[in-house]
Amino acid sequence: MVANLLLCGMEVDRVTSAVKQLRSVDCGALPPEACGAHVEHFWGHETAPGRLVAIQRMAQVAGLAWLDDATHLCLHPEHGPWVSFRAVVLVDVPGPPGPPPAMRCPAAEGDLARAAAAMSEALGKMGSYATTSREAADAFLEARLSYSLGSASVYPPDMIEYHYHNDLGFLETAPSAK
Ligand code: B12
Repeated sequence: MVANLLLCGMEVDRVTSAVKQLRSVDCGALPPEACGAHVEHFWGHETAPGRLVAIQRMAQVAGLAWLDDATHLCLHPEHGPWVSFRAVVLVDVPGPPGPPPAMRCPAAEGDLARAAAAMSEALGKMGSYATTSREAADAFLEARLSYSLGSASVYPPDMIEYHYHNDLGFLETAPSAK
């Protein structure tokens, strides 16, 4: 059996060093019997056969965020849809007993209905991903913005430009670029 850790919004360097720590003999983050266990990690952006993980479904099973099937976005109780999932770390030890924690939808009915309508409009505007127009990208953004849940965590404008309009200028502000 395997216990998993879901890493949310962490920088790549921090994920790598957390994995290193888990792999070390003196791994303070795990119970002693887990030290030396096989540890493997999968990045959220990996899509090659055998490497893709359904990270949103893992987030729901782990009790971290609820998956809204209408918008294909996970909703965090505090940050709403404004969360991203960096990596999953698998540690080959017995998991906790019993079923996974039940995750309840943290958003209000009105939020869900508004976001579902906005998403259906966005899907109507979507061509193939490679040819997605600015208009279609803005429609996807509108769907995410439709939730009032997590409105204080909306990404800053440069990060929105990066995620939705592929403006790579945002990367120059990242700590590793300095
Ligand atoms: C491939 C992919 C896409 C494809 C989806 C095409 C498809 N048919 O699956 C495309 C390129 C269109 C896409 C777009 C976006 N994505 Co995307 N994507 C992924 C990725 C890498 C894999 C999804 C997957 O295949 N899962 C495996 C299958 C088996 O899981 P599933 O539960 O059955 O299906 C889920 C997804 O496939 C998705 N999905 C399925 N069909 C479709 C169709 C469309 C049109 C869309 C948009 C999504 C979608 O939703 C399902 C859950 O409800 C994940 C990361 C990951 N490893 O999970 C990110 C991920 C789902 N994406 C994410 C985001 C944010 C986006 C975007 C908003 C763009 C962006 N750059 O910010 C857009 C628009 C989505 C939206 N709802 O607004 C986030 C979601 C965060 C959250 N809060 O839930 C993830 C988790 C990445 C991350 N690191 O955090 N994405």
